[in-house]
Amino acid sequence: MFLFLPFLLLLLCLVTSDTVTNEEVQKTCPVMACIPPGMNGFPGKDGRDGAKGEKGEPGQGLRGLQGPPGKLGPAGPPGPPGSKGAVGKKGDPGTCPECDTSRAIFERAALKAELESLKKMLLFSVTKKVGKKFFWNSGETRNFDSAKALCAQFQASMATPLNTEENQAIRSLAKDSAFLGITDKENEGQFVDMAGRRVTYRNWNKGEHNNADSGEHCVQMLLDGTWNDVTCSSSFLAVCKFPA
Ligand SMILES: [Ca+2]
Ligand SMILES: [Ca+2]
Repeated sequence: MFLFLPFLLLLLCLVTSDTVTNEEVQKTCPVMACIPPGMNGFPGKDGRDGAKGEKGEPGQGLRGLQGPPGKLGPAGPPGPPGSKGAVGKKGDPGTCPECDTSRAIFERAALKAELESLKKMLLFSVTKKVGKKFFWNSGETRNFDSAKALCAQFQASMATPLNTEENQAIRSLAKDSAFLGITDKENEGQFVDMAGRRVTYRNWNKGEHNNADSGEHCVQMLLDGTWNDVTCSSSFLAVCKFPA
């Protein structure tokens, strides 16, 4: 475009040179005043791309559609037990021809009476009752430790007379010499019962207790009911005491 304008002015001067000389032209008319303004040229080529701009703010897109439901998760722990329900109504009595309760009750009562009768017979025949105690004679001889174990086997203890009445009951029950539940094993001359309590009732035979040969730590009831200290390895009847 810029080249086109001088070319146009040169062409105009050449056209007018046929009638006017160059000097005349210079005297009468300045070049620019005589030349009419040229026309706008064609648009130029596009320029180069500019520098890359800064990153814009993130846009806000539209909310997507709700996806399908996920897979079923694992079972949770069992919950706490529920509260106790209300008590239901009492049911109707059932029928059971084989279950004649009245007959069973009658038979049980008869057996119980028979058992009580046998128990009394047995107690009167082999035991002596004094107050709230029963004394029982095993009928066979054994040493002290064996007699003690026999009584313990029946949840009983070896008989220890606490007064004249109990001493006489044991004497009448045992037809021979019997061990009493008395010993001075722990402290010589200090006689105690099977619970370790010092005995207060005593019925020693004359000259006893003598701890003969320094080895008599158990007590024998003689046939007359008096006591004698003897060796624990001796063998006499065992008499046990039961609560009535
Ligand atoms: Ca002794
Ligand atoms: Ca003695």
